[in-house]
Amino acid sequence: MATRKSQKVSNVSAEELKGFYRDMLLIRRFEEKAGQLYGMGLIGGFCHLYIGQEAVVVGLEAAAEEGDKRITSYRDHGHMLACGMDPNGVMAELTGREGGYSKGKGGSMHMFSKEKHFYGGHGIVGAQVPLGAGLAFADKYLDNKRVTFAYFGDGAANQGQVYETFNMAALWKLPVIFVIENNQYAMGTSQQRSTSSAEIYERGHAFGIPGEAVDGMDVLAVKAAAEKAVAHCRSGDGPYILEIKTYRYRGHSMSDPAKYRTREEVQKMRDEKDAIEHVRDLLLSGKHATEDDLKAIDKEIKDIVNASAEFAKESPEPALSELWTDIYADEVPQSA
Ligand SMILES: Cc1ncc(C[n+]2csc(CCOP(=O)(O)OP(=O)(O)O)c2C)c(N)n1
Ligand SMILES: [Mg+2]
Repeated sequence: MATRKSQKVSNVSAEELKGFYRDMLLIRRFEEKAGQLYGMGLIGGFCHLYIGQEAVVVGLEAAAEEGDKRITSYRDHGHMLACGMDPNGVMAELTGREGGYSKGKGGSMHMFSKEKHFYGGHGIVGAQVPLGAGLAFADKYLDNKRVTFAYFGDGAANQGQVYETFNMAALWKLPVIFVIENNQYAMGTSQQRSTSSAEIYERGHAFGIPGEAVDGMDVLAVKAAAEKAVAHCRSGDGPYILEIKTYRYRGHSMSDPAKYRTREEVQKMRDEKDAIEHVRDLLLSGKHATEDDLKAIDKEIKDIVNASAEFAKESPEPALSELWTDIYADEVPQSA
């Protein structure tokens, strides 16, 4: 990229860098495909795309170990793919089909994977923050040295429940990383219009929680900050705040007319800061990969994403009897 100087890549191997490229590209192409399927009427309800923010979750996941947990908001497809959930199952849930992670009954905002320790997908802004502290409480209780990543947005950071959670997490030294994905907007409201201080990461100071701001368009910077935060939490020192400064390229959801910002603003971020282009540049300029290597990765990702869309179209609609499964009641009488 012309406008950003290449950084040294000494803290990652060429293979790891290629892995970041691959993982970020998977999220981007998957989200583009989800956008297309939505446009074709194959995805109903809400659909919040993660395009632009890929380096956040890929950088964080690079510091995670088996058994660590993650929980996030409705903008959740990237988190699922980054922790290793199956693209077929995610896409089929988006189209409301039987092969989806919630058997087609949850949709975009309501998917979970016990196997990958992914706890959703939450449509109520900020709700995942206390839930994330609860997950960390369980790990602390079990003394299993696991860490929870609780992701939330700049808008959610203005909610009262976040600060109640900060208080408890600090008091009980819970192993939770509060990852604030500051993409500068909460629906159509910019951070400047809604948030008293530009530095959200400083808000843990009142509770004695360390925090730092991170360039979220640089996956290496995210990984380095994540490693520090994870080491802090795993060693029993309590919670940590990472405010990751990022940007979403698409609207808040598929139905956003995007009148609150200019096309030029978005284009400038794409041209000057794109996280995938940055890694591509590092790989090529550092001679860690050739154009052909990258083309092969592009092809591999395209195939995976196309296959997930096919799977999501071909998987059947859930049977009517599914209405009576996965609900709180043990058994529902036939006459109900
Ligand atoms: C408690 C609650 N209030 C309001 C909403 C409506 N709402 C949905 S998303 C959103 C904005 C949240 O912005 P942010 O936390 O920055 O996350 P982003 O969408 O940028 O990822 C709002 C107000 C909601 N879902 N829940
Ligand atoms: Mg936001």
